[in-house]
Amino acid sequence: MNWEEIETLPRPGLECIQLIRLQKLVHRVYKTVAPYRAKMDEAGVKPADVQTLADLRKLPFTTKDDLRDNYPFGLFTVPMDEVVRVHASSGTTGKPTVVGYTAKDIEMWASVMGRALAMAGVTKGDMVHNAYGYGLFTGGLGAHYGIEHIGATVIPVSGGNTKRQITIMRDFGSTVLLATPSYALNLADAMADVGVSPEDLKLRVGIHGAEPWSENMRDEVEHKLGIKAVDIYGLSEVIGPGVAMECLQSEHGMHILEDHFLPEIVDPDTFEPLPYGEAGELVFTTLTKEAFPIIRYRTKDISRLYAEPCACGRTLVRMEKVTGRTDDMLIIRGVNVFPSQVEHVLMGIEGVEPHYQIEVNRQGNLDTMSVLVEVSDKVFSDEVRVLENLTKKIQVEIKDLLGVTCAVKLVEPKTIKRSEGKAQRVIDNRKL
Ligand code: DLL
Repeated sequence: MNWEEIETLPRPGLECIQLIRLQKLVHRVYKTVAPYRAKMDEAGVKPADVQTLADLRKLPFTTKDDLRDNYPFGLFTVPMDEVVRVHASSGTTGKPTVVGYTAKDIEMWASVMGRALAMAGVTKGDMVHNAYGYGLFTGGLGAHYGIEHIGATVIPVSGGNTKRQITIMRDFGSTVLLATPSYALNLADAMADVGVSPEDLKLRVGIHGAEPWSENMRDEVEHKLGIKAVDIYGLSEVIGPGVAMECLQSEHGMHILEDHFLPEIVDPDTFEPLPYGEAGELVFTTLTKEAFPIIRYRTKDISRLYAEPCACGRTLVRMEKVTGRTDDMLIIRGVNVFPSQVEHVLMGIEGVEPHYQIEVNRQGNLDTMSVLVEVSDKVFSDEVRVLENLTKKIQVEIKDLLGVTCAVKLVEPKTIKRSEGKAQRVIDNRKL
């Protein structure tokens, strides 16, 4: 079957492929990986118990702790001489998560990444500026192989050296930009500094992911770069970029490459599976990976799944833009706060730039939250009263939406450190 046939299969056909792959995977993992076998034995479940897709829920979850406990290669299912590449992602605490790929895994990744790019209309003939970081991070190399797979030209520029990137985009005629959304904005601002305007570039589409970004931030990126900006999702544990991708027609999230990655949404407190449409923690099982398959991996990302048909004709379910993580949720004086909510407020206010940082401190027993936010040159040079009014407005809107009182500090453009990869939005100084 070609990509198009797979992506438009009626659901029963797709589910049949998923079940056959799942059963094969569970048998293989049970046989080859002692920690998986131990967990399944403890839960009283054997591979033969997986008779339907619904039986997936009988299998134990895998968490980041399982990966750490078996650091670095303990969950690999093949001998190391079959592993042709490793990647790693650094967590906020502790050891990095290490993942491995066989040659066939790399081929499969290139193919799913190629399919993801195709959803954004990227084809042979495109000049793709790949500003995701190359290295242990999966972004750079993962995207790279997908770009080559579909026969487009890759510019493997990686992150950093921002001004030179703009010259390259202009001189090489880049038509597609791959970068984290925060780095895309960083590039857009630097363009203004070096006197290059969107009209000087041939950019048509931007493919942005690896960190949460709001709809308002999408508007900023589209406006400042003069492109259509789409969302791409992925995580190292599952493969890297290319797990899900927004097509150009979707108004409802990203298509999951479901013939390879089986999604579930579970209640973050009870871990019971939730139906389509309900928000919860996203869980993935890889169906075809060889070196490092993963069963029911709890991503900690919050999303929901939609099964409604898409205008593009694909029958693959879609996941809503990731709005936050169960673990980046800040609890400020008992109130749950997601950085994405603060971003939503900020981006809706005129004069505010899409660069901000949230700082949380503890004074005595009390949590305090401050939001540092850049304002445009024009606003910054305004009278004190204008700045005071703007500060007040941000405070009131955050209070209205989140129920939290916070300090707001307006700062000059370019005060907040720019990201060359994933932006650091939160500085939590509390020792919790
Ligand atoms: O960030 C893979 C990737 C690279 C995806 C390039 C897209 C583009 P990790 O470093 O393992 O892998 O981080 C995975 O990043 O669990 C999410 O919390 C977050 N994330 C990734 N894509 C998105 C997105 C790569 N589109 C973690 N929106 C995930 C929101 C995202 N968060």
